[in-house]
Amino acid sequence: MNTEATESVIFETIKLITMMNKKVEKALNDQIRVEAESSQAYLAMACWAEIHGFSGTAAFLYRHSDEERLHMLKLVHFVNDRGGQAVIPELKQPSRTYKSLNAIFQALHDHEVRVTAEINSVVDTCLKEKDYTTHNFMQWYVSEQIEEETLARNILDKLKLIGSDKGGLYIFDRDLESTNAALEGGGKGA
Ligand code: OFO
Repeated sequence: MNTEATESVIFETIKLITMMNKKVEKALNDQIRVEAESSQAYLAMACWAEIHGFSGTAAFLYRHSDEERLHMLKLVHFVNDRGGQAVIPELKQPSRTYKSLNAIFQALHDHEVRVTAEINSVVDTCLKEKDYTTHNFMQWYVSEQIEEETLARNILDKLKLIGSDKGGLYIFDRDLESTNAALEGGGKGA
């Protein structure tokens, strides 16, 4: 065997050894879709808030949408670096209309609860497939979801207290602007 052929055999062997488990790869690609859907959904919510005069809420949601895209990219790089192939999904158009701020944050909260269930299912696949490296990588998402669900629940609680009081909603929107600036400053996701 010449040097070139030997190198190619070594390369193929290394590739085979480092190849990602197919079930784990599928679970991660499914999660890439979920993160992309989150980013799109929050972007659509941000647009609604912006055109309805809730600039603080819009800023919060635009930032949240960007965060979700970063969550997606983190998975994309992980899959590609670990010998798999990230699949960039086609997405459905998210809703354009919402009844109120309350409806937006209820939808956001429910969405995050669903995302947590999806993440738990990826973690479950990692354990079943004994892929402890990916299991370890996924712990970042597990912690992130705890924070995101808590934040969404706190915001919803405030909105429930405010009800349809216009002055209350104005202050809520202004407060969310400050929350957003603090999150941006701390580099932390919503
Ligand atoms: Fe990706 O953190 Fe929420 O969905």
